[in-house]
Amino acid sequence: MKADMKKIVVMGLGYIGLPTSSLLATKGHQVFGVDVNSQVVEMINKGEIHIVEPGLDILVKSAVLSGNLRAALEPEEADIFIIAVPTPFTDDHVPDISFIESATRTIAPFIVQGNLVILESTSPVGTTERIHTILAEERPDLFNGNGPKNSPKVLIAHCPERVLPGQILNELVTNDRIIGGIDQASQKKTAEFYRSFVSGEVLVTDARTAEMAKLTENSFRDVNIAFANELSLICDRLGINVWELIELANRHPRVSILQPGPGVGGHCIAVDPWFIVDAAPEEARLIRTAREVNDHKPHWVLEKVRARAERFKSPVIGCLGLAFKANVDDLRESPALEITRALMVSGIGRVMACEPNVNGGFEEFQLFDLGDVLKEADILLVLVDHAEFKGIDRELLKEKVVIDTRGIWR
Ligand code: SAJ
Repeated sequence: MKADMKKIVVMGLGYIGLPTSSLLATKGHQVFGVDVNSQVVEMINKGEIHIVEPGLDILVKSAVLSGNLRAALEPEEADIFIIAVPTPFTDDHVPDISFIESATRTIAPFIVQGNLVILESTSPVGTTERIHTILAEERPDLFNGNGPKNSPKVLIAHCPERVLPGQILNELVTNDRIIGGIDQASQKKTAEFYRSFVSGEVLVTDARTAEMAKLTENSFRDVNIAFANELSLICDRLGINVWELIELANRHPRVSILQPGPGVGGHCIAVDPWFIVDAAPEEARLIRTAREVNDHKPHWVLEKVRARAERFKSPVIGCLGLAFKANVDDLRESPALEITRALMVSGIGRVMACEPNVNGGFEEFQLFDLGDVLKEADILLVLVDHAEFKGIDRELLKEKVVIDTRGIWR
């Protein structure tokens, strides 16, 4: 290992941890990836991957072959510890940081003086301070004086991940990064580390501002998608084509409306705004309403199908797409999947689901080829704007009732 190369432990080998680990390993760092799932650990050590992301298979394979990436169930001593575990929420939309707390406790025995602990997981405001407190409890020897705020001998910072699924490998390098240190020394050392492999700008602030910046970015998008979704409901009532409307309104130099859809999915935008609502429930009125507007859209789509199906005795409904967005296999928080499942039990008709990026695996239904769906369906419900659907010959749609929630055939 060259002198400026580090030993890095990455806690969590999912959509963020795995690409980050393999990127760092191919840069020459010695990376030790840790995951609680033994199957994931086994696969990665064989150079295989458990998630779909363009280019990731090749990167992981070369990282493992180089000997610089190893996976295991338990951490080891290292120079840098990166935490990239999930931050879900409970049924009441309260953030659950237990995976972060547990990862912190797991690495605590392996930390030595001068180590850097970086939180990459999207986190509610105050989580980096919580890591600080846990480490002070578990390892008082790493902290001078009595209180956890007293000049720690370990460096702690938040550097929120900002990559877009589907473009992770590119954005890991090119995106600007925000570093929120618990003190100046943590800020400086973390910024130096990211500058060594990021081509975007590295901007420093305090930990709470960095946490809030990440939540703000995703809430901004959620609010703007909610605006588009609300417009789609209004336009439907008024008999206006919302896609044409948005295209025209966006010709104004200061207007840039996003696209309506069947709702907002994924593990980020449909989740993170709730962390702000939880922290400031009285103030976060617009952010909460946007979440509600977006969460309501799948119900509206279901009712639309019900209304359009009335003229059929026993209609066949073709659901095109189950993923949370175009050209990915990710089904987390997917409104398309929610709508399809609701249709299956609605009694409206027979449902044929088609998802070209997934090979079955659903207990309650089977997947159909696009050709069969196009042949048999009376109603075609577009839920995801996958490339496969965009290219469909319009002649095949002529006799069908089409409900296009993504506007691909407008
Ligand atoms: N969507 C619409 N209309 C649009 C844009 C998106 O309905 O105009 C829907 C999508 O179909 C999807 C959902 O919103 O269901 C979210 O998709 P997305 O592509 O907007 O975002 P994600 O969840 O894949 O990734 C986001 C990104 N955040 C921002 O763009 C501000 C990414 O940069 C973050 O790193 C990621 O969340 C994260 O991990 O937090």
